[in-house]
Amino acid sequence: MADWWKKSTVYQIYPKSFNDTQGNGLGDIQGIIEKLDYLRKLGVDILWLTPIYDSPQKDNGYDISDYYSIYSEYGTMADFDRLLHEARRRDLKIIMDIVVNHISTDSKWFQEALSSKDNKYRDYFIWKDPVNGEAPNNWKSKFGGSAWEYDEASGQYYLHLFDKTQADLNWENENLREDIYRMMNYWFQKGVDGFRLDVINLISKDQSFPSDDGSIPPGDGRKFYTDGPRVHEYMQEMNQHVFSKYNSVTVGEMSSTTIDHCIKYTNPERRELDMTFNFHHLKVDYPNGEKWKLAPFDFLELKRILSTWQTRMNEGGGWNALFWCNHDQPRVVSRYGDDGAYRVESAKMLASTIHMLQGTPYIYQGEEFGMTNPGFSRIEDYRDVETLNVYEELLASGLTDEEALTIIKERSRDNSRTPVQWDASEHAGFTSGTPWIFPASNYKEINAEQAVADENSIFYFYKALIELRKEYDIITEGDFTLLLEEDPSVFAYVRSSGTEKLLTVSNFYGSETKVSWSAQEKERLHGSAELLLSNYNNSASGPENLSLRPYETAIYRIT
Ligand code: TEU
Repeated sequence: MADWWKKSTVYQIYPKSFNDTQGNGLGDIQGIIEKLDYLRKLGVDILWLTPIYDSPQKDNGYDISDYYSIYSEYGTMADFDRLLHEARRRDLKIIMDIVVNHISTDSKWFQEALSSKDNKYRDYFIWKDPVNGEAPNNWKSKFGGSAWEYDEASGQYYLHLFDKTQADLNWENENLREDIYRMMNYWFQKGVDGFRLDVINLISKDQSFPSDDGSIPPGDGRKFYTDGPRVHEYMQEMNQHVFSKYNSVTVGEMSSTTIDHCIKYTNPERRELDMTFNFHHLKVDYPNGEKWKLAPFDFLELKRILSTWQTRMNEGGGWNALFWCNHDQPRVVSRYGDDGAYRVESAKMLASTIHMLQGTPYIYQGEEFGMTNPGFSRIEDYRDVETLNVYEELLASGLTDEEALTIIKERSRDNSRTPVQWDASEHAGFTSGTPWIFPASNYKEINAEQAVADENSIFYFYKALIELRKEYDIITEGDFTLLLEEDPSVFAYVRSSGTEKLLTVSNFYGSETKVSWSAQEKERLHGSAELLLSNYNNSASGPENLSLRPYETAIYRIT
């Protein structure tokens, strides 16, 4: 069936923190196999594994050193084959995370490239001579410092948009591209069902490598290195050489991009990708677009962004990946909800808000039972390369240790990388050894075992949302209209398909609020309303005279 993934829900697994069966403090493939029945119970359809390939783990696997082997601490290729088999037995599909913008400097390709300027792999990377004895331009790495690393032996710099151990690949080189497509076909022929493509909109660079002149305003969505001149050509070539040969699903990660490009990436007539992650809605708490500064999230801007992406992608024939959380983002219940008294209500509210939109929803491990940020207050508790680099930069900028840690506590990617809290036993049931990163201290109260035992838990609310998506075509096909656009607390939208409507109304804050529909909105919502799902047991009143309790959400079907 074409577009089978439009009614699917994806569950993201960060293997390193998922489930350790070897006692070495790291999650592993056998640990995933042992939780497949739990995931089947939740009702998800597709599992997205973040990179499990061989890697020196400088960026937790996003620095791949061998595309054809499994990182030994996670297990063997035989373990992976068993995972594929066990997942398929449970009608679970598997998509792999693939990183083809860059590769580890430990890789054979890079080591060959270092050996001589004439080596065939030299041109698999982006080498430039110094300019006036300095780096070729002013590009900055996403992880801090220059994006250029000097190689003494050859007297040249190589480009790395991320860590210096993650060398950017030169996609202008046709042999490189063919090697990448060959590798992708290998994994499809092993039986995977698709790919999440890491920072895929960065692979084409402006070959003049102009310095960043700062002309792109903060919050614009673009960066100097995004959506380069040949990126769509490469996507179409990749689709033709790989994806088009399989009943696959592909999602491109676009940390900075624009709606126009995402329509191009995902409009099926262009044969590029099936859907894209964009992050505009996860930057409304970045003052002036700056991640490492704190500010309350801008709720009206959040509503504007989500509704704009809904209407423009729908009009353009594009398709969104819908998500709040992933391994790079803080836990959404701590970020946009309340991880204290109203943790359960706000986690459910955030879930319904995103799951009733048009797109394919993604659940990040532990989100399904409301895992929170760990609140680490010592730099020794952090592991993430981005976090550790930024900590040094914040201190160097004059902040005190406490000021720097206050920011890191909210922004660090480690917020989502603490071990999954399976139960109340030591280390949250994640490992019998010493975990590579410690669990949040609340694991005795917040864990999967407790959630599965409680019919009113967040777990069963997600399960119900997943089932609604399968039952009602309006969720995948209906048009989107934002309501109460200027309301400072309520996010309300209606999906429409013929005379059928689906209203989702959510109070994003901890105080009761009265909903005041305009005359036009009352007219739009006229009809017989059935309450499909709410996060309060004594269900809300009908949509006409709605007063929403703290973090209350309700989904109505109106016919
Ligand atoms: O992340 C893309 C990226 O730009 C990240 O810097 C992300 O936007 C940022 O951390 C959010 O604050 C991808 C992977 O998801 C990330 O884990 C990798 O570190 C990065 O690419 C490099 O491969």
